[in-house]
Amino acid sequence: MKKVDHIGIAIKDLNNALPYYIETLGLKLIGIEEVESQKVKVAFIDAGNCKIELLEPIGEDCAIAKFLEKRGEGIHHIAFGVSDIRTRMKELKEKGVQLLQDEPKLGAGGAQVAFMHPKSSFGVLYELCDKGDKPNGHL
Ligand code: CMX
Repeated sequence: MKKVDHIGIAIKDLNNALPYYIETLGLKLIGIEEVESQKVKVAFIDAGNCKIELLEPIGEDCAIAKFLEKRGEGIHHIAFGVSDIRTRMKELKEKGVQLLQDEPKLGAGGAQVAFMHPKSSFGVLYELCDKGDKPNGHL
């Protein structure tokens, strides 16, 4: 793993939460996009050495909607920046980590992403995030 790239936070309504991050906390909005593959609308916020990803569900049949229903708003996942995601996935699998998919998926900003099941990561949903030749930005 290279470093923590971002921390994902599940929220019900982006428009409601953004003023808190931008105006109250004084952080900078990097950009907003919809990620079809994950059925989420995300806002990336620059938090210095790490980003914050606010995740609002699109529809009811998706991971974030289910999380909000079960646990309410709050920290959803931690994403490690990696290079060569397929090799990282293979190594983790060999070490007994349960990955949630066999192949990387397309995530925000065109990154390749994969998730580890929280049950095999001591209760934390970890993401691997490979931005290829765009290491300095999501959007
Ligand atoms: N962090 C920690 N634990 C979590 C969790 C999370 N984010 N989400 C679910 N869990 C826990 C559940 O509470 C449950 O625990 P208990 O059995 O003790 O109640 C356990 O994991 C398994 O839950 P489940 O009901 O079997 O599975 P879910 O249907 O809730 O799915 C998960 C959980 C992680 C497999 C699913 O959310 C998933 O596939 N996530 C990967 C994709 C994703 O999260 N996409 C959204 C982010 C997109 C982005 O960043 O762009």
